[in-house]
Amino acid sequence: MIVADVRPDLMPYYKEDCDPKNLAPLWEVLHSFARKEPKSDCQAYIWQYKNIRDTLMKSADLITAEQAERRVLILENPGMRGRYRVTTSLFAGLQLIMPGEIAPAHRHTQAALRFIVEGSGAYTAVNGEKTIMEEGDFVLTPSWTWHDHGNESNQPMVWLDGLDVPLVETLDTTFAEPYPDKIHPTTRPSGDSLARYGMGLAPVDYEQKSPNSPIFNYPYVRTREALEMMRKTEEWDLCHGLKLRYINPDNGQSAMPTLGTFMQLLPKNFETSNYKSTDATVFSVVEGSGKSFIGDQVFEWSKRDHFVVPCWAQQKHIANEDAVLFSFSDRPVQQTLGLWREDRGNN
Ligand code: GTQ
Repeated sequence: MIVADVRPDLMPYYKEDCDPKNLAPLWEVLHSFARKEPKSDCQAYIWQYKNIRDTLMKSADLITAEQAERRVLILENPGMRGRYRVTTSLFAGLQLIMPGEIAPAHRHTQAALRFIVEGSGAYTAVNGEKTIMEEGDFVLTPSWTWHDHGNESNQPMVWLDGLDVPLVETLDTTFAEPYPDKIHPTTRPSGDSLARYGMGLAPVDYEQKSPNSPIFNYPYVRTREALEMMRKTEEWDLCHGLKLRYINPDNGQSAMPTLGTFMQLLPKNFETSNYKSTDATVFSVVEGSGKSFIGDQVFEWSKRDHFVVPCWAQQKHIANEDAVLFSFSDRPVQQTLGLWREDRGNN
């Protein structure tokens, strides 16, 4: 319904002439979509692991992974409750899989990332390759790939799921399909994709067929080693400390076209300069502790906590001890469309 604002005297024209014909006057609403700066329902928030772990573990007493299909507690942004999203364009959740459980095979057009938060030894299988996951690993499930998860270890495993669900919904391109069996057959050994594509090598006649990285698991040991090696000589970026982005070795772009993923090291007592960017970002604390000033709020974080920084919110991070932060956002989408912006202050 039209709310007269600019020209209340035109209300009869809006109501009687325009409205019945599904027409609406732009001049009443132009200010709402031609804004000086972005405005978002997304709010800054932190899920401290110590406050939510029990609730997550309790879900395993109430429903099996198979019954649930995916036993996930959604990280719902408090500014967008009931909309199953952590930012306007992205979904995040914590998935729990207990020893002996299987989350059955399916595929969907939404792309997913897994970032391993707790546990060791469970697997994800994507299109015929299994990867055994360890804390800090970043694992890809590209759009429309068959995937199932299983836990053959003797401990629970928890990972962060990041999906482009709201983005795909906006584009009306959601498709999904269950696999006829619980598990999709394995056709290649674990580590196959890393060996073929993750060593600065590729099979000689390899041709890039998809916008997704051919590497399936980016192991934390390697990422951590890269940061530690850089630390010896690299200058600290004033806004980011040492920050790496995960790339698709085929083209240097993000590992998946809709999900940008990053890993950064902040040394003890490092205080980043004020920074903002248009891509609302979800952080997962891998090591260490610290605090973040986001807008006018302060969040204390430590290992396994998750927090979200909204679009264009002023952010500053301080590490109490050496800290490693994983993060993800829709940055590659914004960059492809020429929309991404950042503000580094004077840095
Ligand atoms: O593991 O396939 O958090 O399909 C949400 C939807 C995880 C998954 C989620 C999914 C999955």
